[in-house]
Amino acid sequence: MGKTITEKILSEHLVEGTLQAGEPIALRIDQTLTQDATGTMAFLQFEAMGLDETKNELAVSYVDHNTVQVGFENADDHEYLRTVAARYKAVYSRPGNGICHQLHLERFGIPGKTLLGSDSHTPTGGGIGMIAIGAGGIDVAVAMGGGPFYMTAPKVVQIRLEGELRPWVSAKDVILKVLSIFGTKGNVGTVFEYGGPGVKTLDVPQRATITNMGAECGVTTSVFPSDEQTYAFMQAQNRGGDYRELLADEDAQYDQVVTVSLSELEPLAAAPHSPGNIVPVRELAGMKVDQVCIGSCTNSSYTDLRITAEVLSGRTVSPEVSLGVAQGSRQVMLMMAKEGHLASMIQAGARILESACGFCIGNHLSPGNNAVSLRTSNRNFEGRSGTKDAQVYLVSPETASLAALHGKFVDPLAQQETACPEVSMPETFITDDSMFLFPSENTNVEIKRGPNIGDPPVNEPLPADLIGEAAIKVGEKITTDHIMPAGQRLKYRSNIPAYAEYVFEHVDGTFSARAGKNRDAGVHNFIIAGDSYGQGSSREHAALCPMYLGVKAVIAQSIERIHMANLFNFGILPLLFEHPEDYHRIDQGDALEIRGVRRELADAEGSDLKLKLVNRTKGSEIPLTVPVSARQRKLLLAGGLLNFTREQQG
Ligand code: MIC
Ligand code: SF4
Repeated sequence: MGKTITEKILSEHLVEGTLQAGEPIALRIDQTLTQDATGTMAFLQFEAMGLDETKNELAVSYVDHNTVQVGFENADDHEYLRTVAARYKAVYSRPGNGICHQLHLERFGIPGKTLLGSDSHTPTGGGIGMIAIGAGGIDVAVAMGGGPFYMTAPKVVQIRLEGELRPWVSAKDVILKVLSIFGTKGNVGTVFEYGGPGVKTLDVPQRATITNMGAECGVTTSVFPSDEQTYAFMQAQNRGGDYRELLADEDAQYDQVVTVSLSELEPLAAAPHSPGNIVPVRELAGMKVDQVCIGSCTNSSYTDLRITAEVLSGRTVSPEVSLGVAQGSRQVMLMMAKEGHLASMIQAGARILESACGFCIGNHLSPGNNAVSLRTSNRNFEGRSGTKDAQVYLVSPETASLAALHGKFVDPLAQQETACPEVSMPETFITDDSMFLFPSENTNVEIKRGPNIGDPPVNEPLPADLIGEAAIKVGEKITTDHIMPAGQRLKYRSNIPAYAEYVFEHVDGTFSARAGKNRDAGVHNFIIAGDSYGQGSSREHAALCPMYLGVKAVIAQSIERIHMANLFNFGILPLLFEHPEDYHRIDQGDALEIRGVRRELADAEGSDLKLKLVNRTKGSEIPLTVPVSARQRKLLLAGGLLNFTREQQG
């Protein structure tokens, strides 16, 4: 039987298990990436595990998230990352070089390789035919040390593209269409593999926009074939020698096939406050717009920015709109500058931002109260922009730049005033790697640790019984931004006691103090949640900081993949209601118990753990379950991956 691209790459990298959907497997990881917001903790954990140097083919440490630098903390983090990379032989990408995913695609991604990144948008690499997966920092630390990555073998869904995009319709609209079909929950354990005749009409930057935002569906990753388009991109990046063709076999079997007709697509938008809330732009036409932000790892390629510059050229941004533009990398910015397109944007009144995450993570350009903000980024969760009541719409650069000129949503297809720019990928990109610091043989480097950088906290082994309270009850689709806010709190990523003060900050500002008090009194904290808990980012701080506050279990209707793995990694039991409606039988503050939990775990066999929760307040019993591998049971018993690794090292 023929193989899918996913099966080909996974089977070449399989080191444990069988490739059958739902089975636990372990993969060899060729390349890793970290970024500063998750990377400090990843490297601190790398050090705490006693690893002596990076052993995978390539480890790159990017600095792109915290570049605004209010206070000394971020600059100290950068110094730590620069010196620790030199010490352990990782490549260091200096601040100003660009956004990790854009840069990795440009300079390092290789078809057929595996990439593990401590960022949920690592699947951007699927645009160049990699199996690129987002994970928590500690999993990436293990992979940097040459260890395998443990995951569940995915099912593979083919998204069959037919036809060709019309002018004004872009790759962003393709992925927004995919989001309208699959939604943001219920896709755990799936890979989206793109195929069909429409694939060859999309270049690598367009493909990368699509695989990047597949993360919003909650899939393990997304992947495109590696074909002539891939070769053209790699050649243009002066890396043609790394090209390898990688196509699905004609008789490859998919678990499901969904067809998307590119020719029938129209400009779309994700309306507040979810990337899955898709509406056609024509239905929004006329709505007043206050802010437009173009950039982020989703849409900041040379082509995206050229289109923006062409639309803006010779005109002025509406007086009622503030337009921010962040180019994805130094390469993009340099080319835009040399070719004069940067000048067109400046002339039009765009605010030129650093090549970094900035506005996307609420670190810059927070919109005004109640403002309508159009962004080309990938997430519009409530409050993520830094303004709780801002109305953030996710759109293509085409739709965004027209709105910036007109001060309102304009349906690009319904207007004649501006012609659609004809821009294609350049045949040669300017390549200059001088902002990467490559490791040398001299690793005798002093690692610089500022006062905001602490050791990673260590958990206790799992207690015999869990006896405590429902410290918080939250609803459905709780994102990692709800659990661990970013924006102005980002500077505490290397300082867990300080960061832990902000757990659930915008959901319930009293949680952290309450949970800390329970912990100190020996009362175990439980988090109760609805469907799709832990959507969004890979930030392991959403498990690490609750762990620090004495959270022992999350009981939810469902939990998203990366967050579930992070909970295991930090020794927090991720439990599911066997009957989802039992969610309603627990209230915040109820006294809860799981007696004999340690013994149950130690004795369990097979892959489904069943536990009994007693709600003392209500006098009821609630059955819980969780799919758990033998390795995950050991992680929980040890109190997390760090303890487990240390135990193994004896
Ligand atoms: C995000 O887009 O939410 C982030 C910030 O890039 C996160 C990583 C982080 O929290 O540092 C992600 O997507 O994993
Ligand atoms: Fe950065 Fe935003 Fe991309 Fe996350 S989604 S890596 S914050 S640009």
